[in-house]
Amino acid sequence: MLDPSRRYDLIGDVHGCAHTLEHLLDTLGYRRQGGVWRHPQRQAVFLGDIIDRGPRIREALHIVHDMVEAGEAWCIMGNHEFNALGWVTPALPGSGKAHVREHTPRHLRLIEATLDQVAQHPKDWQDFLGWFYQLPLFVDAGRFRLVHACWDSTLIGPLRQAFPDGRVDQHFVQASSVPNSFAANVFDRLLRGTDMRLPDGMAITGGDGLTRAFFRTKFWEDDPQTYGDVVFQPDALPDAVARTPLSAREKQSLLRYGADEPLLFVGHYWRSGRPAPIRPNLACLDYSAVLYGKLVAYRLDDEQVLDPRKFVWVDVTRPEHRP
Ligand SMILES: [Mn+2]
Repeated sequence: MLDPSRRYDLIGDVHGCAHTLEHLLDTLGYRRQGGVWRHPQRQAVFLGDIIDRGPRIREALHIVHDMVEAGEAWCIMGNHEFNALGWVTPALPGSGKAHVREHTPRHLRLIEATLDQVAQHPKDWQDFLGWFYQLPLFVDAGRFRLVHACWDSTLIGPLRQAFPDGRVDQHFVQASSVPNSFAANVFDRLLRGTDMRLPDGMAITGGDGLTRAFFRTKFWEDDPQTYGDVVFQPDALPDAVARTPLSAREKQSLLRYGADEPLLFVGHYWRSGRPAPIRPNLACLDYSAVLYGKLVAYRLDDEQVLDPRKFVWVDVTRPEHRP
């Protein structure tokens, strides 16, 4: 797996922004040689979510896949790659579903751009789906760790007993069709993060137009007191909710990734503003490239503490036009 003594450029959610990705790789000193982006000294590491939403999904997949196959990059699984696997995988008999990821209008809306763009290239899409099984759910390189959304050692411990390199198989994806199974909990927690139900049956409609009864929470806060202390998403909570105290039970259910644990990199959270560490050992590299934000990288050398000067990004000032 990853060599902790090497130097890596960690890259957040691409979501089909292939031109922006090329711009970022170029900025980082990578050059396309023999059809593959390469750097003379460094390797790229993608934090998942290469597909969905953006205008050049197939191109983005080719860039990342070809780099990984050539030994120039690594890539872990994002919730969108898992969704794609679930979309094509029959659910376990008796689960009451036809597919692991049910073909609802809401789910279709999220995967639609990908299905449209690969429609004329079914062989490519089959190959990419096969490749998604090669993407680990987590990487523990000792000095640093990678996961798409949330490092939960209570799940990663048993998961690595079954899948030491973090790569799961079709049985495990199928097993996740049963709610609250170990497999379902692993995918939910590692690829989607922690969340909390809004009080009193409340729901909020996010910037992406989807309505949710849950909000995404931090998994590292040491002593949070209110909902506002733990919210971690672009859509603000209503003031009254933000001021609501957390119950003892809610506090106990929160995860705490310790300040003394190895460096941890995640994507997933649609951050905005100037890229910076969340804490000295924790960085999120998803700055909503596909929503006119930034495609962000962190240049990791041998530091023990994250350096705010080592974030590199490309601003997306206008949408990539569909080809
Ligand atoms: Mn994402």
